[in-house]
Amino acid sequence: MSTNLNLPKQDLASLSLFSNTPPLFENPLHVGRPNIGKRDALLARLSDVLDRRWLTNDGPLVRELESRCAEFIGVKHCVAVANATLGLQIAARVLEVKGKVLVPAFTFIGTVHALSWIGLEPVFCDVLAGEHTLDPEDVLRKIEPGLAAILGVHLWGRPCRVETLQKIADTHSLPLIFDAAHALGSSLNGKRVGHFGRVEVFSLHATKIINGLEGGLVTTNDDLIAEKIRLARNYGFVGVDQVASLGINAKMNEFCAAMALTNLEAYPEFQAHNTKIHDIYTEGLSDLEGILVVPQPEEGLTNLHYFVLDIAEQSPVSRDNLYAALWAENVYARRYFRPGCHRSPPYSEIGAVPDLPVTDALSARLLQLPTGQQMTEQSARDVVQLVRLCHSRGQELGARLAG
Ligand code: T4K
Repeated sequence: MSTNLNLPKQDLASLSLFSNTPPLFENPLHVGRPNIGKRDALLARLSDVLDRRWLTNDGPLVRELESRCAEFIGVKHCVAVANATLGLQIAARVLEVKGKVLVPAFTFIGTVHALSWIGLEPVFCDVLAGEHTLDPEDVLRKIEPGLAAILGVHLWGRPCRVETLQKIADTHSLPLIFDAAHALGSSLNGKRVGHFGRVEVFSLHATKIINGLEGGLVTTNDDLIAEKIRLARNYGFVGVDQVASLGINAKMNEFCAAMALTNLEAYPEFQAHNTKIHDIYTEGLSDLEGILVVPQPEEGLTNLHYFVLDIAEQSPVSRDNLYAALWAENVYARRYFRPGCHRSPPYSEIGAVPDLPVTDALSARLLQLPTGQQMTEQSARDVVQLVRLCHSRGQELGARLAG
């Protein structure tokens, strides 16, 4: 692909990093800029909530969201919660997980904090170099007495090696839980994420493909577990003034459910739009030396909410220099998730930091570009040209930044 002559930035000197020229994008482009469905539908739902004066505690919109998400995923039970962090904690509690949990170090810190906050001890595993999800061989190496569960993360919406992990979990009688925060709409061998393991937990945070402002969904095909999750979400109440078990407040409110329902209805448009943006990025960036467009999984489909570049040492432009140049142009690319959780406090301060070469390499190399509704096809093309400019002058860019 040749350089776009329409791009106002044609050389390094015109980059905002090195001059007073305004950034290429007046409005910043974010990784995680919220998608918003039909405004009229949302406002009508919010107005109904006000008329009903039923604001939270298992309201009608929460119930509707649960049944529509269960249908969308094709799973028996879906319980809405206030956020995925609480969803993960409830999942661990109802499965009676106590002690050590195998977890990938390459994930959002919230995955691990959720466990530690309720007294569980993360045991960090490495991830697969090409897939970025839990490495089953490292899981096997780290099985030890006192281990209580395995938690996989469908990072970037890419399904984990579910079958292999399930076999390991069964062999060692361990519950398998999935953090599916990124994966609503993703599928594996034609089956939507949400069925796998004992329990899966999705995030409906503002930055996710379908958002409920804040929110989460806990899914399972097990009737008893679903019932326990429902109880735990609302202090263990089984009736008026009647408590049956330990619980917490993890309820979703009606405004969040209104937002999530409105966005769920727009999922096909969100995904189609992400596909267009991915295609533009992929076509424009696939031929760059040392830069790999992380491909879609072989046996599955993601919701395409994350677009990930893997920038190797051979690339003329380093990941961090490209990041700096993009930020100066208001392209707020991200370096998720660095450092690996094992190198972040408080975990790095407890004992020896484990040797996790793939996690360390990925956290030094990956870069996510903005996707979602905020992106026009033209803005995606301009981001491509900007990356290409930085790549073609990578050494000079590095020298200028160093000097
Ligand atoms: N497991 C995994 C694997 C996760 O990734 C997450 C959350 C969880 C568990 C926990 O789920 P929840 O308990 O939150 O349901 C963001 C999100 O805050 C976090 O929820 C998310 N993962 C993570 C991947 O991304 P940060 O620290 O990057 O957030 P922040 O504030 O930098 O926002 C990202 C970008 O989005 C910014 O550039 C600004 C933009 N933005 C953000 C918000 C909230 C907007 O434009 N509008 C907004 O309203 O963590």
